[in-house]
Amino acid sequence: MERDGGVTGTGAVRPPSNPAGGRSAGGLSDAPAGGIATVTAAAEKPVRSLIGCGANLGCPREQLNQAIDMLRFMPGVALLEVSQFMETRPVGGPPGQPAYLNAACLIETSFEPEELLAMLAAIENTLDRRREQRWGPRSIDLDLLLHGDRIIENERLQLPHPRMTTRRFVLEPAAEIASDLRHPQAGCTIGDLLENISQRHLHVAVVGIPGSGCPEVASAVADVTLSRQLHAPAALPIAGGPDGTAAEATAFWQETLRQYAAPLKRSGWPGDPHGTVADYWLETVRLAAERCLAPAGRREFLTAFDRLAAGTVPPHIVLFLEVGRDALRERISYCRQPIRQSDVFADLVCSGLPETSEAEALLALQDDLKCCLTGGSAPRPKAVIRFDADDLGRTVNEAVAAIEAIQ
Ligand code: A4P
Ligand code: MG
Repeated sequence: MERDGGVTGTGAVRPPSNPAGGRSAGGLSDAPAGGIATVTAAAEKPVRSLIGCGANLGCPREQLNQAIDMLRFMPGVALLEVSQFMETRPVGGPPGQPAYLNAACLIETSFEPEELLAMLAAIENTLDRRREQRWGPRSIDLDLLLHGDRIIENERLQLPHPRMTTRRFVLEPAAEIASDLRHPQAGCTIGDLLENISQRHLHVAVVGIPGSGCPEVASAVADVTLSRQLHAPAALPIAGGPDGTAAEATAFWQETLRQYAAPLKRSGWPGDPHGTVADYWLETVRLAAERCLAPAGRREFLTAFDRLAAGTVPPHIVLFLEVGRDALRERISYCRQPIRQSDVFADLVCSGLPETSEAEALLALQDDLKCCLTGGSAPRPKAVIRFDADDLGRTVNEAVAAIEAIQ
């Protein structure tokens, strides 16, 4: 990534009309196309918000400066810091796009995040932003990366920004001005996130239930990044494993765990710069076993798990593939056909359960995984990106873009 002069850190700049830094204003009408929305109602305590800026059409430097000036003089917004501008290679989208100029701004505001998003869209519209193609070239793009510790997930707004944790073009400028700002889901700072993707040998895990497409996506990501590939050493049993006593079930799950942990051992882990892409995560084995074992066996298994897991290398980045019920059922039916045309979804081995029960057992495991990766309090990998895995072609493209964004 090339750095260039651009705007240097501006220090605390506050709009003259709003010396209190965000107390004067509140709500906002819907952003009109081509103009800044109007401020209307009262609002809450000011919070710090991080905004990612990018442009690769027209005069990117001029558009970034104009967008930053609009933020600087926006009533109800105090512009605290602006990063340098950095020239970056386009990630994702159509081939042949011009290079981007990226930057980050730290502001303080009392606006609700939805209001702020509408203000950012209004600034984009003023600067002639066209939305013809996802990830297509643009005169300006303003993304709301963080808004205090708010976590929001709806159709219009996702907070923190869902793709920021692997994007160097976001994290480098952001770390320059707000290295200590915390990411509420990752449980670490922006500086930590940048360090996380800057490891010499990155460990990426593509995680999901059997049938979500992990082997296919992992293989595509490994090919593009020339990484070493690690495959799950055995099919993940989802119906409890072979019949037998409780003790046999515990022994079976411990053996499965041992097989899964062996390739991830710290001793012998490579240090070359190409990285490792695994199509599984050790925690998936723990969650599956916990669903299948009785309490005594579960305790014994968890003791073995803690011991073995401590000697393994956890992933720096998790690409979590989430599949919908209908797509999963279709894949299960496909895998049960006597003659298959390809070995795609080969990790879906027949459990002996009826199709519907197998789908429900897998979806229950997927819920556990989701809880572990996106909520909850357990330590989780710093960078987790979720993908809708119903359309495998799209998932592959997006997963590859997420990993390419690290460079
Ligand atoms: N949206 C949801 N959450 C947010 C949020 N936290 N911040 C919605 C901003 N917008 C959010 O955005 C599409 C929709 O996302 C909006 O309707 C909004 O309600 P958009 O700006 O209209 O379109 P987009 O930017 O093409 O889509 P997207 O998915 O936001 O793309 P990204 O993730 O912003 O990536 N390569 C380099 N080197 N530098 C870049 O800056 N940017 C992108 C765009 C791709 N490659 C890049 C760069
Ligand atoms: Mg955007």
